Formats: sequence, structure tokens, C-alpha cells
Amino acid sequence: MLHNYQSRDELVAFLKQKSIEVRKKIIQLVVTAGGGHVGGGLSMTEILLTMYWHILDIDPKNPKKPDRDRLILSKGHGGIGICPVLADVGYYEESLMNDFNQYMSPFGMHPDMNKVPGIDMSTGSLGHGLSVCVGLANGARLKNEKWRTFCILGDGECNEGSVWEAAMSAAHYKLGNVTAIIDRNRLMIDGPTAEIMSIEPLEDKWKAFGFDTKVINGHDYNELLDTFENLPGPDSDKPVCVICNTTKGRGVSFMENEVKWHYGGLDEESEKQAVSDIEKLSL
Ligand SMILES: Cc1ncc(C[n+]2csc(CCOP(=O)(O)OP(=O)(O)O)c2C)c(N)n1
Repeated sequence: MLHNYQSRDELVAFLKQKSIEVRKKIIQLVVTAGGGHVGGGLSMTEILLTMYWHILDIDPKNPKKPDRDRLILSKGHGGIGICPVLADVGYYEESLMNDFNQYMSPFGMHPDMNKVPGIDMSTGSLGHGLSVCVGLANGARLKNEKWRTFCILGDGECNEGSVWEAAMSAAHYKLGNVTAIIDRNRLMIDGPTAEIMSIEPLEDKWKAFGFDTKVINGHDYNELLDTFENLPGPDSDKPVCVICNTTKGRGVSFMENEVKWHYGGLDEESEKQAVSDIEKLSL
């Protein structure tokens, strides 16, 4: 927990303010980069802020602390969503992102664990994050260490067979130190998940694969905090899956629930509109 707060209300107010600031930063990065995966960046803002400010046992001044909790962003195209959050909690200065996705910048569109402090795994090719979590979690168990592993996956990403192999093995090895978090925004790169490759009943699937599974509103800080503050703990024998219902493009009127805003660029007028929408966002 990186923020000192007196009450839940104070914490939620703090996080809501961060939601606005981080979303505005995402828009700025889209402009800097000339385009970006903005829809799926904006859908996970509250999940990421909850994890990095409040849930993860981390030290941004010591990013490789051996007993830190690990978070793998398996939907690596969400780099534009996670990098501002890592700056916000203090892994690096925000100004380092001034050349985001430009030639020689440490910040590519998909985050690189060797260049971006706080990134626990380089991702971008979908379907691999959960397998790495399982390996890390198994390693922690073998060494009797108590740190936890978290993996954020896209719902479209759940089309990948490797996600389910990893899920099976997490349950088989009784890895209660693994938590899968699904950004359930119902859209992928080229259409709605229900049309491209139906993954329903998603909750039942994760349950059948041996995960303690919960469905929550991924933009509601109270639901996020209630869920992640009350995880069973690294010694439990069942992995956890939290399906977070979210809105792709959340906070920007012309992006919300629009497939075409999976990836896009912004001209001056649309940038202004996006910022003005975000400033009015009520969570
Ligand atoms: C193995 C692999 N196949 C295809 C892609 C191309 N791709 C990038 S994003 C994306 C859609 C992902 O959808 P989802 O997981 O729902 O992400 P979100 O909507 O949250 O951005 C695809 C297919 C990829 N990155 N990796």
C-alpha cells in the first residue's frame, strides 16, 4: 500500500482523482505516439490504480525487490494504459514518457521489462502472461516465499488456448498465490468478443478450471477494493479469477464501446473533446 489514508472514503476519492489524471495522460501519450491502443488502456484504469496504489506489495524505488508481488499485463498492447500508472506511483518521472513510442524511447507500444521499471514481464503476444504467473507462483511456493502473482488478461485474449492450459496448471498445482484479472470489456481488435469467438459462460469456465471466481464492476473502486483486499492469501490452495466488467474507451464519449477505438490516433479537435469528457467523468 503506497498511499496513507484515514478512511475508505478518502482512499476512493484519492483514486477517483487519479483516474482522471491517468486518463488524461493516456490521451496525451496517444498524441505523442501518433496513435495507440487507447480503448483497452482506458478500460483498465481503475483496476491498475487499485492494484498499484493499494493492493500490491511493491516498492517503486526498488523495482526488483525480490519479495515483491508481481503483476503481469498479459494484454501487453495495454502499455499505454499501464505506463502512466507506473509513473504515477513513482517508478519513474512522467517526463521520461515524452518520447513515448518514438525511435530509441524505452517506451514502446508494448512494455519491455528490461527498459521500463515496474514491468515484470515483456508482453504483446497474447496468451502468455498467465503461464509465466504460474511458473513464478510455483517458484515462490518451492522457496516458501509469500509474494503473490497477478495477471491482467483481455477477454478477447481468452480465445488463446494457452490461457486455459495455464489455468489448468494453476489449479492442478493448487496455486492460491495466482490471481487472474479479466478486463471484460466485451470488445477485441476486430469486433465484439461474442461475435469473434464466444467465450461465454466465462464465469462458469473459470470456475470449471478450478478458480475461485468473482464478477465485479471494474470501474467501481469500492467493489475493486472489497475484492482485492479480501483475497484468500498466498497459502490458499485455489487460484482466484476476478472478472471485471468494464467499458472499452471508458471516459471518452466517442470511444466508449466503439470497436474502432481499439487503436487510434487523435487530431487536435478530438484530443480536446477527449480531455473535456474525461474531466467530466463521474465514477
Ligand atoms: C498472439 C496474438 N495474436 C494476435 C494479436 C493481435 N491483437 C492485438 S490486441 C488484440 C485483441 C485483444 O482483445 P482483448 O484481449 O479483449 O483486449 P482489449 O479489448 O482489452 O484491448 C489482438 C487480436 C496479438 N497481439 N497476439
